[in-house]
Amino acid sequence: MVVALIFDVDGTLAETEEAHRVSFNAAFADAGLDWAWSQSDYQNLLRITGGKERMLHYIESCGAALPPGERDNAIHALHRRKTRLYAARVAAGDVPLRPGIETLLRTARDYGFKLAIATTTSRSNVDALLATNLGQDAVDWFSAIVCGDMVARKKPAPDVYEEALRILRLRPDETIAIEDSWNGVQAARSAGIAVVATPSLYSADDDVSDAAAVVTDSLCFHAILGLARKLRGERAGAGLVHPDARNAGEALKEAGS
Ligand code: XBP
Ligand code: MG
Repeated sequence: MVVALIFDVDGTLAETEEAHRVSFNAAFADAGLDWAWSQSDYQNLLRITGGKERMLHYIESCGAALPPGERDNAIHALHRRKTRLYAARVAAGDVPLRPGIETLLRTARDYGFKLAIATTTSRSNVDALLATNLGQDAVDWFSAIVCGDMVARKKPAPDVYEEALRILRLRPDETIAIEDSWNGVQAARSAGIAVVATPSLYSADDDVSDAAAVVTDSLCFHAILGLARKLRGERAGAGLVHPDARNAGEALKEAGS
């Protein structure tokens, strides 16, 4: 029986990646570096999850000028600066939630589902996104918030999902993950959790075929709730009318059986 929804953040709750990209570039410029990530550069770089890991990959693959002995410190300093710049953008209201997400979160709570977060990004970024878009108390809506730096391995490893399950004291089949990318879908599946994929701007070309269902429009967020209720053994609500919802419901039932 499904009792909790576990959400990814970047690309799923909000289209955050453009704000991350611009903040990386601003941090590079502030540090006097001539690195500049275009949107197409960034699409490729997103294969590496985690901002620090992404910068290290860039340095190693592009021969960017940083003496090996200074890399760790430089990467940490750049990431701290980037995180401050990103949080300021979020706090200024530049990063709204994706359409349908607020309704999904509020309605899921009304129906008694637990909510959780399993994300690669830093906790301060999650707090800024929730507080700015949903109010200061929204962080308390989530029974578990697991971030990349709290676990050994970032997505596509299952660590953030396994840690969320541990905190929630739930089995994988008692939860559904909502993810936007290949890395995220793999992470949840490796933890044994059925996934609803909702591709984002930067992950539109990702292979999410390991997801039980793919929803592509905001109406379908209501569907996620309807099918979660179905899986909980309740009669489907009136909200479960979208054709994709029925397909998603069947797919998730199969994934859970
Ligand atoms: C998102 C990420 C993150 C953000 C930046 O992955 O990979 O790295 O781009 O986050 P997912 P930080 O949505 O699969 O969790 O710079 O804070 O690491
Ligand atoms: Mg994501």
